[in-house]
Amino acid sequence: MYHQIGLWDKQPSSNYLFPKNYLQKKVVIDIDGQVILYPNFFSIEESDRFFSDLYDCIKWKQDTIKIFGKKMFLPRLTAWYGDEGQSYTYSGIEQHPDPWIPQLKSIKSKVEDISEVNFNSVLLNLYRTGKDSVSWHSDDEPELGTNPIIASVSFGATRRFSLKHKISKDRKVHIDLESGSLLLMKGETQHCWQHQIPKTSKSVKPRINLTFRVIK
Ligand SMILES: O=C(O)CCC(=O)C(=O)O
Ligand SMILES: [Mn+2]
Repeated sequence: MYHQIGLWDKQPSSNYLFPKNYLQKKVVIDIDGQVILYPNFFSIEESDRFFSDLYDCIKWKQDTIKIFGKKMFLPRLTAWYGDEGQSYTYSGIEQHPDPWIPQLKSIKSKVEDISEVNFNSVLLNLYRTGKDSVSWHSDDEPELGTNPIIASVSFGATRRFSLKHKISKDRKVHIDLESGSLLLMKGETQHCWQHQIPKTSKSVKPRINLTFRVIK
């Protein structure tokens, strides 16, 4: 069992020692969707282990997209795992998933416990340096249905994740996603908001992100 605190609950000061298994929870967005952050969902030890296992074992590939007829490399490596028979079009690329590996099953199971959803696929991104990124988009592919729940897990370097409202353009939220964090995006989030991982000129180590999804 986890102990949870909400954003509006009285938070212990930063030098407070959290008991082991104390799950922090922050509501980041609760208008036009819900975005909830669990900054320490996986322990530092688990996160380090998952990072190196996934870095070594995942079949990373360098996909290309066509922009104005020109073939361009995606600025990150990607991989797609999931239940047999699922297929999904992402950035104009038809994805056929590889079968689950034990590490992914174990991450998925922990994420499913808290989100109370059974995910059937995961898209993985490897950001090799600060030059790797994902540009503004919503996870609104038709295969995800309306108001999908997306569970996003990060391991490795901390990178900034930004959200901007599609209509009220000055409404922006920035979150530094640390290793071991879980970010849940629910409700109308994909309909009303876009998100990105911008490039950074800082020298950063690699980062792996997993977005668990339900393909209908
Ligand atoms: O790396 C991240 O935190 C976000 C990745 C993402 O938005 C995606 O793969 O759709
Ligand atoms: Mn996304």
